Parts: sequence; C-alpha cells; structure tokens
Amino acid sequence: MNKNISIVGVPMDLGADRRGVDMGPSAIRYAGVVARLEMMGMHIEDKGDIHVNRPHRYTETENHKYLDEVVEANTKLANVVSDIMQEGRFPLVLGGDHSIALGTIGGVAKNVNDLGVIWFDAHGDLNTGETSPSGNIHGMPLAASLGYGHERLVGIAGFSPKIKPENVVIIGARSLDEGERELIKRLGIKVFTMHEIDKLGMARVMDEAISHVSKHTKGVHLSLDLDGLDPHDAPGVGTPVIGGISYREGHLAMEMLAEANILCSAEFVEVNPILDQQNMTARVAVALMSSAFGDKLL
Ligand code: 4U7
Ligand code: MN
Ligand code: MN
Ligand code: MN
Repeated sequence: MNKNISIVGVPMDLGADRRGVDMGPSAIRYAGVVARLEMMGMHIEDKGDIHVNRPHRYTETENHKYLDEVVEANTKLANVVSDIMQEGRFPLVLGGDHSIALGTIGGVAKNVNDLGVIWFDAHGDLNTGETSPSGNIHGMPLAASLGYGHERLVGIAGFSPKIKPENVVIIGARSLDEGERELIKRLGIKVFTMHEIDKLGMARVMDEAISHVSKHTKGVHLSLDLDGLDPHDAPGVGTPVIGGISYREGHLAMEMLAEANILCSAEFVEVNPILDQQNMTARVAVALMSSAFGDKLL
C-alpha cells in the first residue's frame, strides 16, 4: 500500500441539480481526514482545492448543464492528479459532484494503462446527452470515461477511452435509467445491484468484484459516491435513493479492498453538508477512507 497520499479538493456542484456539494471538500476536511490518516501512519500532503469558476449565468449545451465550467475544472483536475501519480503518490480526491470523476480518471489513466475502476454508487452515471433525463453531468462521467458522450467530455485529459468496459465494476446500483441499462447490456459491464448484495452478501460481492477488476489491470481506481450508502447512514447527498448499502457493509467493502491491495487512487464524492445532519456524511466518508487505507479494528 502506498503510504504517500496527496489530497485534492474539487469544490464543484455545477454537475448536479442541488447546490451545496461544492462544500464537500471543506466538510470532509472538517471531519478530520488529515489527522485520521496521519494517525494510521500515512504521509499526507494536502494540495488544497482546484479553482472552480463560478458561472455568471446558467448555460446548457445540448442537454449538458454548465458544460464549459465542468470541462475546465476537470481539465485542471486531470493535470493535478497526473502530477501526483508522476511523483509516485496516491491521489485522494474530495468532491464535489461526481462529474469530477472524469478529471480524476483522466489523470490516473494517463499514468496507468489498463486501469480498473470500482464505481460505488446508487446510480450508474452512464448517461450521455442523448439519454440523460436531467442534463446533469454528474450522471454521465462513467459513460464519458468509457468513450461515450459529448466530445468535450470524452476528450478531457486529451485521450479516449480512458477505461475499458471489462475493467469496470459498479456496486450498489438501484436507480438506473433506460439508456444506462442499454449501455450496460451493450458493453457487458459487470454490475452488482442491491439485489446481488442482498442475495450474495457484501463479502462475496467484493470477492467477485475485486477479481473482476484486477484480472487485466495494473491498478484500480475507487470512485465512491456517498449516495451508494443508505440515506439513513449518509443523509447528506443530493440524490438519495432508499434501500442502499449499510455503514457496516460499506466498511467491509473498504476493508476487503485494503486487504486486496489493488487501489492506486480514490475519490469520495457527492457529500452535501447543506443537506446533512451534523456533518455525518463527511464523517462516514472519512471512516470509509480509513478502512480503505487499511485501518483495522484490532
Ligand atoms: B450521481 C440521474 F435521472 N440518473 O442522470 C441523472 F436519476 O453522481 C441521476 O450518481 C444521476 O449522484 C445521479 O440525472 C448522479 C437521474
Ligand atoms: Mn449517485
Ligand atoms: Mn455518482
Ligand atoms: Mn448524487
């Protein structure tokens, strides 16, 4: 496990409908992420936040809200993440809405060919401008990373596709749009919905997920949307969906990832402190991070 971690915040909410996820990085820092990871013996460098331009007005481009701002912020993020990888450090990105996965994955995939991705989420984030019911770019980053969607999204970091469908696994899905289901079937993406988690249990799901994403890859990125968890455990998210992963199941998943020692990068996104109770969701995010980096109960 790489003990040298570089934290980057992305105070962005333009990819989502509800304002406030731009305060996610502050909330996660306030919840003590640096102290918690340092206590575990990690060497932490906090690089601060990416500058996200505030738009002067609302814009929509071919069913993409705030396309210019989202592309600009992700382009910067991809550069910062790529520099961190070049230094041999582990990028830990704090969101921000999930559109930032495009920049993170762009920066990581530039340095790791055949990158695996674990997409922990209630949603598939596999929409394109054609299929999106909302026009919100945070519902599109996985599709764009696979090479599907608007050319300006797909082109972030200067190359596409960034990842291959056979190296992706989605865990926790329970709200998939029609176009997303079609793309999943067409590309043969491995999805562990809540049905599989209920039926097989999280331990078996993670065993299968880990062997799937690490089979043909040289490193795995964890993209964790806090709405993958049940809203009882993580209420501070913009798009809550009932019937999610429990706090304990989430921890087990992270502990198994740490044991497998496959991660090369991670991002924790969609924490919205405005909709939260006592910063609980940011605290859950920090607790999950510590498990993902190998914290043990004994
Ligand atoms: B998140 C949605 F229609 N699919 O595209 C969409 F249900 O990053 C939600 O996972 C997307 O939180 C949620 O707008 C994006 C909707
Ligand atoms: Mn989601
Ligand atoms: Mn998401
Ligand atoms: Mn969301």
